[in-house]
Amino acid sequence: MLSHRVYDLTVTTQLKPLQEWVGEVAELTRPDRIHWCSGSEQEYRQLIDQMLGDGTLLELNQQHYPGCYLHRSDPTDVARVEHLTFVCTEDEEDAGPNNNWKPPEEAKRMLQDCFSACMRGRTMYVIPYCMGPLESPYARCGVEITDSPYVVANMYLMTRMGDAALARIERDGNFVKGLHSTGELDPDRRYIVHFPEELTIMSYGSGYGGNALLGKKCHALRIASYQARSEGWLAEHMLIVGVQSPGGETHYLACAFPSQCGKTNLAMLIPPEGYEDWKVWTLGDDIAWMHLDAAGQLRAINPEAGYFGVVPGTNRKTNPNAYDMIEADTIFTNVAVTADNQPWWEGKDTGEPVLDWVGNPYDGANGPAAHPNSRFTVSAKQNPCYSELADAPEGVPISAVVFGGRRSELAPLVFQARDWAHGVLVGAGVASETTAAATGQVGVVRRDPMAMKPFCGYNYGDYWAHWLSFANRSDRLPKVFHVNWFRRDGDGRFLWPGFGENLRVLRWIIDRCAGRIGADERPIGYLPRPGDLDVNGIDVSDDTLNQLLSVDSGQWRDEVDEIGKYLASFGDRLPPELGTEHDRIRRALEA
Ligand code: GTP
Ligand code: SPV
Ligand code: MN
Repeated sequence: MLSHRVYDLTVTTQLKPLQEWVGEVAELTRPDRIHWCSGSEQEYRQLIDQMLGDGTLLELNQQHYPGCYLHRSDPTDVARVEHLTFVCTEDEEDAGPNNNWKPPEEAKRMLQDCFSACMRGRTMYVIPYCMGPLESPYARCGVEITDSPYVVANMYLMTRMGDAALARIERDGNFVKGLHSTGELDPDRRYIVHFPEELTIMSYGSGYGGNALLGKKCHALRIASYQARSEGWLAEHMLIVGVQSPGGETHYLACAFPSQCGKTNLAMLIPPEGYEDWKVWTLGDDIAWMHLDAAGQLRAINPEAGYFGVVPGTNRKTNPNAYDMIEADTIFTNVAVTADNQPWWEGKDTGEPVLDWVGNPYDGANGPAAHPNSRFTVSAKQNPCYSELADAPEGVPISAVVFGGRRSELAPLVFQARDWAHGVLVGAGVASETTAAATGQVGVVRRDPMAMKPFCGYNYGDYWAHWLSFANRSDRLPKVFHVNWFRRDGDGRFLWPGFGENLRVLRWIIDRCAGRIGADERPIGYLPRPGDLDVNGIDVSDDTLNQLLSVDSGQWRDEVDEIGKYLASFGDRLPPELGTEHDRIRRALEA
């Protein structure tokens, strides 16, 4: 028999619905203790010490990496699990063919069973958090209940959490409920479940990233996209970056690329040689919430306050900002270590690994030393290019929306959509090679509309209709573009140098937004004319540039047919306007 523990919650919050929910969860999960997170630095320190004590964290070389720790996750728990992620609406059609679905009651019964007494012997942490600047009308709050101190530490670095968030929740009177337990870490008892109609998330059996840090993908994308549709805004898998040209004018871009396709790198870009008088400011690296203001200008806030970034590939050449940023006060997950206990990963150009990400001696024979989805967690305050406007309650005005994917063939370096409706089709047509950010096969091209395939909390058909509807509400919407940094030559080498040099493409985008430069009008959209893209000083020949900007009509006809079939799979939920737009492009390609 369970001894009956009485949890006193009255001292913690005056907000009845929160008190009651925490009480219910405690009754269900039976923790030994309940800890309400204050969000203080002292609390963070205590958690770190506790995790160092029980081996959840390992101290890294404190001389070179002060305040840095390594977490080795369970080897079966290293990425998001899309096949175990569910959106449970009353009507299956509302979740759409883009989501896994279960009847809400059935999902709850299953989860009740998982969560029953699962926190016995453990501490239950209550994390009030605010997604977005605390004073922003666009910010939304949530409360995550978890039994993982690693989750608390990550939420501390990545969100505005603790007392200040609780004060806002008490003011607002509402919050998204997120219940999380690492459970037994059994891959067969792992479920990431969303009930958008109840603003509730239940996540069991994983301690990793987007599965467990519920403010991020679960709340700020799946639940928020659902709310955004009924409230008239957008919650997107987008970085937000400010590009300041030598004249001093700054344009803000919101860019949607699938997981591990370059958002953090573009958001933190360092201007290359020849662009010393340009400045790039980071607003966000993963998620954007965008609203139309009274004048019809689309404005974006970043709901997050820190980064959960891909480690491999980060070095002084590719991303010096990130490289320096993660030399202090950073939690590393699943990287390798050197003999003197410094973190090591593929693409790091100094040191060599002696232990792999699991902690085994590294001999180079069994795959990479760092896990391909190893991550750093760090506060955005450590980014030297963090924009002063990141805390602005009203957000920043967006000049351009940019879609992109990882395509070794087909998609040119950059093109512009003709108008908003065409832009929505371009977004809906995004496809990309899969990466290690989710479990499953890597390198397979799949459709990933607006980079939201794993994150759209409702039927994609309704989502595209929602996107299209913005044209009825504003005549000054951002221009829409598509980029591809990942096109390869016959030997598999990238044709475009990427990283800092991507600024050259952003420059063209900004010139198009400002109406300063012409373009070549093609069936798929507007492309730079020869000479429009600045390739001075980089090793990109005329021939390579031609390849990068080439559009193969035959291949594109096939692609457009594929997109047509994909869109048709949404049946009568597909907005007719998107079908019309699609027909127009197909006819233009045939002409
Ligand atoms: P998530 O956090 O999973 O959403 O990823 P992300 O979109 O922020 O991707 P990130 O910037 O972390 O980049 C993923 C990988 O792509 C890293 O290994 C980068 O080094 C690499 N990468 C980023 N930008 C470029 C580029 O312009 N060219 C090439 N070739 N690789 C790039
Ligand atoms: C992604 O997969 O897009 C990420 C990492 O940004 S996670 O937080 O795991 O979703
Ligand atoms: Mn992401």
